[in-house]
Amino acid sequence: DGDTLVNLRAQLQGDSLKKQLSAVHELLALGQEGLEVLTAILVERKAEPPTILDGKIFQVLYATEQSELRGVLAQHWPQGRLEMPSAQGVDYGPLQELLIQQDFEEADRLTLAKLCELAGPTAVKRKWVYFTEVEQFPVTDLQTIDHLWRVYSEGKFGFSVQRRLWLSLGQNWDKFWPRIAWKDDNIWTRYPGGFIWDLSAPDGHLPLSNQLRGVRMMSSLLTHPAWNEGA
Ligand code: UYC
Repeated sequence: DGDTLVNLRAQLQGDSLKKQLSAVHELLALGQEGLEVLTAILVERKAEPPTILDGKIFQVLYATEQSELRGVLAQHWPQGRLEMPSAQGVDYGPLQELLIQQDFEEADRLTLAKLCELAGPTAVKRKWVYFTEVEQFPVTDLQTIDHLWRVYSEGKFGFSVQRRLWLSLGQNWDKFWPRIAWKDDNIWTRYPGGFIWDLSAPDGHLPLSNQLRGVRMMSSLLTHPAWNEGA
């Protein structure tokens, strides 16, 4: 009834992310009335910097496949809820699109491709990046990629999430791999079938960095100035 809608609306505007996300799901379950509240909130928040809540609402409205809702989204945000600044003219639009669709497997592949694009034509041809190239990545671009992953994964995925975990484990790779489910019982998780391509994965599970050539690339990624305080 009306009370429920008012309460859920209030819950969306509260401080707890967990409660915000559960309100989104409850509103979704209420059908058309709930969708209207979600749309109104998203539009109301348009001038604010996008948060995980905005990403979630955008995803659930998009997922309804209702043309009217898709129309509202496209009209306000033709490229998705997040801006995607790049210091190198790299287009992250297709990445945002895959993340909105929660196609985390394709988004992961595209992320690796975008890192190659960022490193230049030699890396695009090679199909992987050297750690020395990662060191030269612009702060802006890594922050854009990370922001896209975090906002569209309930804060679960992204390089900065991996960095936080890795630091909390004293930068110990042996402790880090099983924590993000890249290793189990000392056996590497097999690409792609062994990985978990949805939000049931542990924090930091995605994006992937192939360890075939050692940890230096990932180490450069996790120690990049992009993650420094105030960067
Ligand atoms: N793969 O095992 N991986 C590939 C991961 C390793 C291997 C791609 C991640 C261990 C081979 C991605 C893990 C290993 C290829 C990842 C993992 C190994 C390949 C596609 C857990 C053997 C074929 C992008 C750490 C023991 C490609 C890419 C090639 C591909 C990711 C083997 C994203 C996170 C040490 C043979 N693996 N990879 O980079 O280059 O090709 O031959 O990490």
